Amino acid sequence: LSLISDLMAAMRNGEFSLAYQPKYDLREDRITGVEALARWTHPRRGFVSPDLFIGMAEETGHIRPLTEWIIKRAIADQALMSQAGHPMMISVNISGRLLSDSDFAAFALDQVTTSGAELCFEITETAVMENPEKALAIIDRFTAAGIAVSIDDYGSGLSSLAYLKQIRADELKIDKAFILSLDESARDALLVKSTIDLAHSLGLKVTAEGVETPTALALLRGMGCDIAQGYLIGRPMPLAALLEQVRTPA
Ligand code: G
Ligand code: G
Ligand code: NA
Ligand code: MN
Repeated sequence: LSLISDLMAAMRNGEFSLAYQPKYDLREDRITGVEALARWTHPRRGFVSPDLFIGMAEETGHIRPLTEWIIKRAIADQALMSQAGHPMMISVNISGRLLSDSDFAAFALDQVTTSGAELCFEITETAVMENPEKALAIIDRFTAAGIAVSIDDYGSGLSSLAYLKQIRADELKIDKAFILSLDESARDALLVKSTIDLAHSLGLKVTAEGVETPTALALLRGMGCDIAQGYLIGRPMPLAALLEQVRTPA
């Protein structure tokens, strides 16, 4: 596909951007962070789905330059958030492919130490389980450098408690599949509640993603969930719109 050869040029031509989705702290009752989500607007094809281009970038070895661009962009945007009076933690999705790439780790550590940025790396439990030894070692390097680590899409893959216990993560992010059905499924509510308790007993904060209804938000609050993310609070949006939302809270 010509889309693949377009990918590197697209980065140079400024066709990529970041959308930021708010993460709402349920104790502080305010937005304290955002998840950065990559967006590609192709000059002829228009919007290209991240599910398509992230997969492509992983298969063609472009995921490292793309993720490095995202990290640099996020660090620059974090400085703008601070200047606007709203410093926020930025979470960046890190592909499993990068968990065995020591060049990537060196880049990330250098960027974070020289900028003093506050980043969180979201790593799926599936990516960790593909090569637990390597993933755990690289996660230790990230956390030692002050990068927070979140276990993303928790509950959607196969993870073992033995590894969960060993990951030096800061956050567990419950997969939206469980949160979307929270209102209707007593079974999912039980699973979510016990996952929150498990995470807390391991010293991890809990983010619920896919919060779309006030009912789900209220249930999560009652369960002691720490952070909520989803369309109810805000869709992924450009930096300017995000700053507008935090300036004028609902
Ligand atoms: O908003 P959403 O449609 O962006 O994201 C679709 C999928 O693409 C999600 O699984 C999301 O994690 C993934 N994704 C979006 N941006 C990035 C990125 O920068 N890196 C990686 N690895 N995945 C991303
Ligand atoms: O894989 P990851 O968890 O990083 O992907 C985040 C994906 O979830 C993005 O595609 C984002 O647009 C989507 N998303 C964020 N909030 C919601 C929500 O409330 N409902 C649904 N259905 N999707 C959401
Ligand atoms: Na994520
Ligand atoms: Mn997720």
